Amino acid sequence: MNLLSIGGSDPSSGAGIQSDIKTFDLLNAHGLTVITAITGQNTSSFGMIEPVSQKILKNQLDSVMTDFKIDGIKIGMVYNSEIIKTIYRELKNKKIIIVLDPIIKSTTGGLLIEKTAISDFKKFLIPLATVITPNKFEAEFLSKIKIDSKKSLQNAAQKIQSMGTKNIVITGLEIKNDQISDFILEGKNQYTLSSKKIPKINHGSGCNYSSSLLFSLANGNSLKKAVKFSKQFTYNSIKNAKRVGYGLDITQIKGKDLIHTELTHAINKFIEIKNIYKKIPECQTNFVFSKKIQSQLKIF
Ligand code: PXL
Repeated sequence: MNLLSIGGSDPSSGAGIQSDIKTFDLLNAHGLTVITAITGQNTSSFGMIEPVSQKILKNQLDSVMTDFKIDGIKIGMVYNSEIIKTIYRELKNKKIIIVLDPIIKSTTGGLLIEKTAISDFKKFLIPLATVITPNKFEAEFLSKIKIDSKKSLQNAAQKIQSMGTKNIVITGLEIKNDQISDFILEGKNQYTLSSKKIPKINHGSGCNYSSSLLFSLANGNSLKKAVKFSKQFTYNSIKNAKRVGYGLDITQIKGKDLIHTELTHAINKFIEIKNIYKKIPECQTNFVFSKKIQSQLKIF
């Protein structure tokens, strides 16, 4: 499977395209990247941003589009209007799953999109998205609605939907004690998925969420299943977050947690099969994870 991340470079490798390559790699997908801007930042502070030229942006896009069958695209940091329009022109006629992660601010405070580009972001990129994944702050920013009640949450999601995309996932809501909830508006259906909150400020979890969501959707899973998968994936990445620099912890992705994620996913799928409990004997049942064989021994 080939997955493409279009976004900014983060030299700390906590977020942006560096983080996405790590996620794709761990999930056994080949990660392609198109860089929109180079940021200077670390775990303590944000430096500067230099967007790439239209020429090299288009050349990067053409290079990957003409040589690979791409199974899904994540769009992260886009920074300015020219970048937004170039991406739009390149993708508007393609039938590919697109996860749009609206990147407005970095955890360390840098503004990652020009104010003058917001209207083009809404006009050109939101209609391309299969699903958009704002956190609470980004949903408020895009919808211009303060989220402080169930009703305002629904209104904000519907307002973003009216900009031209069917599926909205508003992440990181603190509705219940010790839980982190995502509100999903999928066409006309709406539901909330919650999991245990890890109270840890980190760098990277937003990118881990949207890139693992893309992976699951590109594998043909429903949005609900994909959200469950990325919630588990992101939970693990925050749980393992490490202080590698002098500032914020950077999320970490570990192979053994992936096994746990996949097993949990398999069990969830299994228990959804109608009347499956009738097939389970009194002595219960086991789920076994089997690793893919990476290489075959050659016998001479
Ligand atoms: O986490 C969002 C994000 C995405 N992309 C880049 C970033 C950040 C946050 O800092 O720097 C390039």
